[in-house]
Amino acid sequence: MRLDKTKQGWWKDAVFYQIYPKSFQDTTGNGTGDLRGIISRLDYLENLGIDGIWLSPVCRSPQVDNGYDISDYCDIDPIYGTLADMEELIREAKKRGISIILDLVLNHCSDQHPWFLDAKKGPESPYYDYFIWRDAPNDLDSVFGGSAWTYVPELNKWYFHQFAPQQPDLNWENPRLRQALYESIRFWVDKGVEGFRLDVIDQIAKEPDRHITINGPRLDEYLRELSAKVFHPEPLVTVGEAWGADVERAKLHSAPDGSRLSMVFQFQHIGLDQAPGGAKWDIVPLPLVELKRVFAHWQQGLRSSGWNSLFLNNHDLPRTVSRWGNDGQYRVESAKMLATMLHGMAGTPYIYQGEELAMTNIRLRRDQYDDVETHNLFRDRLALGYSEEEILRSVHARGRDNARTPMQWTDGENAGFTTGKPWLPVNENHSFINVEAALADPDSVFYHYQKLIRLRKTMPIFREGDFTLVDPENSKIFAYIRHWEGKQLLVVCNFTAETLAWELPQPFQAARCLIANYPQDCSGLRPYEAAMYYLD
Ligand code: TEU
Repeated sequence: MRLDKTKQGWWKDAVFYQIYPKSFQDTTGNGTGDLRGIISRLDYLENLGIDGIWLSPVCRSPQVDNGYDISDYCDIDPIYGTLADMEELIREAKKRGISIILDLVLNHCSDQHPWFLDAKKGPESPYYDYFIWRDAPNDLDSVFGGSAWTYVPELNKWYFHQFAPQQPDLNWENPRLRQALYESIRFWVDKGVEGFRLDVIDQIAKEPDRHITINGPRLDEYLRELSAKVFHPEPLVTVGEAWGADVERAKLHSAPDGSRLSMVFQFQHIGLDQAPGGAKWDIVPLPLVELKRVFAHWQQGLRSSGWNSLFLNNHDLPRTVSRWGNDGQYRVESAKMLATMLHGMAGTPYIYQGEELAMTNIRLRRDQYDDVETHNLFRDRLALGYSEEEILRSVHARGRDNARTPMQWTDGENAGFTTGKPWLPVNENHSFINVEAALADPDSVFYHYQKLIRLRKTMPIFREGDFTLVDPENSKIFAYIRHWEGKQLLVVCNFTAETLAWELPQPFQAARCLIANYPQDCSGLRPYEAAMYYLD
């Protein structure tokens, strides 16, 4: 079912698919995915049923942070192809009802961007004030470890960077900088791009002297300006990455009048298996009761105003099937369970490449990792006295390269991803986890996602229904009910590898089962069993 994308708010009925282009499909044999590779797989995505692709950055970049360090906002990086390839991708995708959503990295650029190279000449450069310079650093740390300030000896000044030193922060207080960014966004709108994902958008209004990195005082003003000058009145979809968003902020950012963004990615559910006060590397078991509480809070909180994005995976997160499911014996069941849990909710779902195959985490040796964050972690934690094994354990569980291994298309060499040497090792389990096998098996995780996507499109209760937890204190079962115009939808998910006693609550005994990951049998819940029941 194709959506009418000329209507504001079309994205409320959409399902998006994130592509990490470096790892999707190589066509040149250089070991790196490219745009022509994506074009060659559009039929696969159309078959899955998605409405848009969020494409991680493909602009020109030295690739220190895999494209999140942009050196030209209006050109394609040669490793991915050309501007003409991008135009063809937009066109070919559109033919299949698929929009291209670009990843905008507006908080920082690359230290190789001509703006920064010129700024380094000193205060007389017209680009000097595009960046944040100080005579001395303060104690702020960067997200990737180490100080958030780097010294430039020629100027005897320090510049601010919330991420790697090769990613200098842009100074949003400068209206000329903002204007320059808006022009590059228009460039892509004019090319037919139908939306944007805005990288770390809640960090653009930083005020480092006051130790403010997230949710700075001028954030809302900048979002309104962005929307007024570039996004609105086009019916674009815009989703802001906002690690610091609570429900109140998310309502503000995703104002229904279109004056800000369509929605944000919030991360409250993502941090729940992190030790309180620790870093993401310090892991505790997932408290299911908390997970339910957080989802319910967001479902109910954005019901009357604002809009949810629904995701469990992205290119920065470990694979959820390995994290909250079971990537051994119950890989297929638990992947379907997690998908069912998420896709029954109100909001716009995002599927991350390979999630529809239940691709898993990978365990690499230290020297096989690529991610700048992982390398910094080894540097910093070894210095603090951690053993290499301890660090590796954290990286195996949480490292970003878990999500970035090449897409598994076949059981053949390099999983059909490349004929060359892949930039990151291919997971050996491609021998049985791959697209070819998934398409040949009617019970595969792929078809489960395809069905979930179809259900959302045909039944308004998914978009409109309210949300009530069933048995909120149950620490093994995640169940909830959606109500809408006298109709009811029950979603029930067993988060454990045990068989649990459970009975369909009244009045659902008479309900129709819409989707399930086991053959129907209403007594108890089998390991990772999940189902949706509908009563009209
Ligand atoms: O990520 C923002 C961010 O702060 C985290 O996702 C962070 O990278 C991770 O949790 C560290 O553990 C965005 C992009 O999604 C990410 O790929 C980029 O590296 C980062 O911004 C910088 O652009």
